[in-house]
Amino acid sequence: MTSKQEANQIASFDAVVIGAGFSGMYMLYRLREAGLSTRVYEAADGVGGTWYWNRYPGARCDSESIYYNYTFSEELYREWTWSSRYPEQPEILKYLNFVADKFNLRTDIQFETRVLAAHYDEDSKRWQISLNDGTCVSAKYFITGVGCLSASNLPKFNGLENYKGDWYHTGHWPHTKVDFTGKRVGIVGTGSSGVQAIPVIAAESAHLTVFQRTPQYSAPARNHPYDAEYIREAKENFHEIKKQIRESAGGAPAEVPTKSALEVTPEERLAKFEEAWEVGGQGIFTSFYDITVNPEANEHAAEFIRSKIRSIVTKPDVAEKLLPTYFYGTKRPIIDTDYYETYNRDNVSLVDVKKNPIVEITEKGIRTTEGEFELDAIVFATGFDGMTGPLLKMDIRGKEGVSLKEKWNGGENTRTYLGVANAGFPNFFMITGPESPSVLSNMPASIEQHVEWVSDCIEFMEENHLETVEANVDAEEAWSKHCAEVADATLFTKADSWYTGANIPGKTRRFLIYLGGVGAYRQKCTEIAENGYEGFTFKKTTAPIQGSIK
Ligand code: NA7
Repeated sequence: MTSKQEANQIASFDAVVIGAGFSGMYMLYRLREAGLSTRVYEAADGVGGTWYWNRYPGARCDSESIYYNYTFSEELYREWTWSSRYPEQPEILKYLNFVADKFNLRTDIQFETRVLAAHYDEDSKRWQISLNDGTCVSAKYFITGVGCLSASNLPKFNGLENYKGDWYHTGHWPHTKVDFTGKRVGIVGTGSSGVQAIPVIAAESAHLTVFQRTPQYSAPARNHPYDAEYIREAKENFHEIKKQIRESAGGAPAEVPTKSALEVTPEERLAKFEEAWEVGGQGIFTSFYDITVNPEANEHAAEFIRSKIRSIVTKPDVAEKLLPTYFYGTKRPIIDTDYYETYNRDNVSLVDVKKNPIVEITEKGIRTTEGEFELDAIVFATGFDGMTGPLLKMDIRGKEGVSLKEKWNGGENTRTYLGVANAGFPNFFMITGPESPSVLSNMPASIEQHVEWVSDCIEFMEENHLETVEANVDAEEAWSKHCAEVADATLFTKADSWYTGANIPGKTRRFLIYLGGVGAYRQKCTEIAENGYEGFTFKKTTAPIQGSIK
């Protein structure tokens, strides 16, 4: 510990957790239950994480709500009632506030406080955590619940500082209503955020210009209110739903595809795609087992969606610009409400910025190589520095003062053990870190698994009077290799997406999501714990204890 840290240290805790979203809130709940003094630091002035920040028009979840919640408490599951299949952001935020109230979580959360640095002190075997108010606290355990998509990406557009209109980023939307009535609005980006916002802003504004770099595959969400009977059944089936969530591949109950898209007749294939399109949601993605692994199977799904775009969009030149060509599903598959239909409105125009790139932001709007577009407001729906971005925003340093940034060597060498731990960083746990199933699963399901595994490990340590736990280098290497092998067998690694880091200029391209499935991953983590935390080394104050039992 430096003398400055010592002078500014105001408190010490058993555990410090960063973030008061789904991860941090449940982590706090579990650690408190285990009797540990815990403090959560949260930059926002309220709970919610992703759902606190992403308040843009049309923001909603793309997992079905009855599965997109905690399942650790049956009482909580029964008390909360979702209004519709894919609820909007305000309802999800209300749910998270409901959870915070129910479990009285706020008393241990310090809001409007950002963690700037966390350094492991080898003498005291504690983490020294520096906050943006200049103070420092210490903790035995340091846990990040910072989410995978919390570091927003605002590309460096020349001239943004000269722009006289208002501009917004979807990931940091104002808390008061932004009124686009009568305005000429431009939106840059057509990922999930852009696709959700475009129909809503188009309906409100005088004119909306969409600046599209990559056309996207999107399927209708077919959102609808839930009826009382459906909700009653879900609540009655709580235990079965919970079991299915935990054992499933994607973290939500779903039919497991057993057929290849190539083994059925063209008519059967089309019928399956049509059925998924009519039901709405992510069904096309899971209609056949080889959509994400076989280019030919993938092309069938891709061409089906292209045919839908051609049939929905009435202006052929606009439809043509909207046709995606990358492997379907290798960027986040999007679900929408009237996205393609919006391009039939007279007040919407589409600009292809791959063909005619944005040159600069001017005082009046956006200039592409095609010309200047005058705009009263610009919305940047340009996404996030995903997976590693939120972690690397802080100065996290493990043994010998080595930072996470140095360890991961600018992304060349990003490796973790199970996406939860890092060799060289004792008593540091990441909730849904790189190389866990995270964003390719129903997030609350993955979060609950991680939080429970971490709190079990901490309880094990406390019961056995262990001082430190650290992932072994060889276990970490083996896990990272396994992750890469699973990913390389799919088409996911081929896309320029935030999954691969390709959306951030200069970021090393790596696919940092474990694709083995939520159920299989859970089983692996459970086995590791049952085998005495295989791949981890624990230390008492004196001699090390090898956790590894083969
Ligand atoms: P995404 O999915 O990363 O989408 C960002 C969009 O912004 C995408 O269309 C990008 O085009 C576009 N973009 C990014 N930089 C630029 C520049 N410099 N010029 C033009 N266009 C650009 O972020 P979202 O917020 O929509 O969604 C993130 C996740 O949140 C989503 O997947 C869900 O899991 C929830 P590109 O495709 O890179 O050509």
